[in-house]
Amino acid sequence: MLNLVLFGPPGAGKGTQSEYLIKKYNLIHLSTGDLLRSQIAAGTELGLQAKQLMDQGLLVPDAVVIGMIESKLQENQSAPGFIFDGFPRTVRQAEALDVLLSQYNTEITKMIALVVDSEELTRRLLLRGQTSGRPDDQNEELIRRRVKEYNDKTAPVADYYSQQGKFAAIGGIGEIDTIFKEICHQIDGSDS
Ligand code: B4P
Repeated sequence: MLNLVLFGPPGAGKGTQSEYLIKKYNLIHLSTGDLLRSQIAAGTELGLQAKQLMDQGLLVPDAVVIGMIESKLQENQSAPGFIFDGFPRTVRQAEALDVLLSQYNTEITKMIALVVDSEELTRRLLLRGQTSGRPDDQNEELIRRRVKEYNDKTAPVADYYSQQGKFAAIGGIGEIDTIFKEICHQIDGSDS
């Protein structure tokens, strides 16, 4: 079973690369950002609470996202593997994910980190904000807050996987196809 964590700051290309990876490796895509946005669109209580935090560029509570992932794993027990996109975002989430996966006798295979500088992140997110309608992509101040949340709370997750020998970093600037090939190479040694 192949279980990947796609890691990186907001705008690093996690969602973009996930779309390619799920097709090539036949994985189930679990994006906590997408799951939260569907709760918001459905107008659930969870969505309303998450929206207040997301619109400020802040992380939603660990228990909320861990609960969402737990249900998705339960729903997809016969899946050939998963790509976790935007999760885990804290060490507590990473620890919880290990426990959840062990219940299905599996574990994270590899964590791929996309490395992109903050100037490029800001450029990409502001560009996406022109068409995405995402409130968190609308202004530079909010994007700075998201990057700060990442540096404070999410960056330590890299050490967590590094200690397990599962960490690989890849440059996230350049052609999307080229970056995809490098990720595949890290996963299985292939070049396409
Ligand atoms: P996410 O939905 O995960 O948002 P994101 O970090 O911006 O990543 P995304 O995948 O959308 O962007 P991508 O890098 O692909 O999270 C949103 C919010 O939800 C968080 O701020 C938080 O509040 C909450 N949340 C989510 N998960 C949580 C968790 N686990 N715990 C707590 N809170 C959580 O792409 C960005 C742009 O770059 C795109 O427009 C793309 O076209 C472009 N791009 C990609 N690759 C490129 C390349 N190589 N060159 C040029 N442009 C590129």
